[in-house]
Formats: sequence, structure tokens, C-alpha cells
Amino acid sequence: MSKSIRAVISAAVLSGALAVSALATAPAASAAQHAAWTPKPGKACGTSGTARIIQGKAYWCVSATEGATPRWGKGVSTSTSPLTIADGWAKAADSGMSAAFGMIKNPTDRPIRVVAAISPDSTVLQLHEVVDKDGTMVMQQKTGGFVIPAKGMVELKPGGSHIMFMKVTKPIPAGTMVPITLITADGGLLKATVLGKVFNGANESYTGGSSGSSMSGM
Ligand SMILES: [Cu+2]
Repeated sequence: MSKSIRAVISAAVLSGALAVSALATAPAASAAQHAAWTPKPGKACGTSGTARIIQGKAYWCVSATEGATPRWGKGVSTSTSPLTIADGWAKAADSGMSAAFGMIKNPTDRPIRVVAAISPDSTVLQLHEVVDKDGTMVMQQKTGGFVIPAKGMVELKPGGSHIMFMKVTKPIPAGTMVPITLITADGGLLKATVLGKVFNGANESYTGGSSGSSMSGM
């Protein structure tokens, strides 16, 4: 998986067509470079789940329908989301994949849809669900993201919905706080930190990638 993501990123950077959230950790860029990274709405974006926040606008990359080529959406002006996350934590990991969990609460009287997430600790984050496929529990991208009901909540937990760190770029030791930002469909940003924790279990396979990667110990 890491190899294929790296290949996608390299191709993307070479073509100048798009950018990736890994750039959050890149050195400061010139104005010209910055402009070149601005996602183009409708353009293919490589890895679904890639998201960026540029000059007050949030952009995210998703497939319109299952299996379709993921493309950048139009930028949405950002604001502070009324959502909150309680008991947030992430599986401690040095590299590879990891996942974050917690209780996302919506205090408002309208449903709010979480569509993407970013973290400086992973190049791409995806919103995953776990489903039963022919008797095997597998995880896959949640089409449309997580809808948090009005005055309600959604629990992200091992064996269920979670925020997938597709490629950990900075080790997540147990006991440290991991920054993560959730992005909602209306541009709301929920900036949070979640606690790195040792966790073993929920060994679903991952079927969402072209490389057919799997991870254990999620
Ligand atoms: Cu997952």
C-alpha cells in the first residue's frame, strides 16, 4: 500500500496536476508552487480520502460512486464545526496503517456529514466502515462519509466505523496526542487531538485499495 500511495504521489507531483495532504509536512513553498498545488475541481486526485485546506477553503477527494475515479470537489469555505469528539484515541503505530476512534457528537438540530479528515501524521486518511463480505469482516471506505444525526452521535470503534490512517508518516507512540482535523460537507472543521494507545484486535482486511493491501491489528 505504501508503495502504491507513494507512486501515486510521485506521479501527481510530477504531473503538477494535484497535491496531497502529505504536503502539510513539506517545507514552506513559494507562492508559485503553492498555486500549483491548489486542487482543481473535477480533476482526478489519485488516492481517495486525500484532503487539503488552502487559504480558508477545504478540498477533498472522493469517488462519486463506488469504484469511480476519485476526483477533487470544489473548495468549501471553512468555519469551526459545532461537532465535538469525546474519548478520541488512535492505535499506536510506528509506520504502516493505523486508525482513530471516538465518539463524534452533534449538538445541533440538523444532521452533519463528516466527509474527510487530515492529520500531519498520515499522508491520507479515509473514513472507513466494516462490513460483512461473504462471512468475512472487511473494512472499506464509507460512501458519503459519516452522518452525525441531529442531537445525536456516531461512535467510531474497533470492528466498526473508524478513521483510517492509510500511511503513518510520523510514529504514533502510546501516550502521545495525535492531531486530527475532521472536515464536514459544509466546510466545518473539527480540530482535535486523540490519544495514542496500544491496541491489538479487530483484524479486518482492507479491500478499498487497488493493491489489495491488508492490515492486521487494527
Ligand atoms: Cu480501515
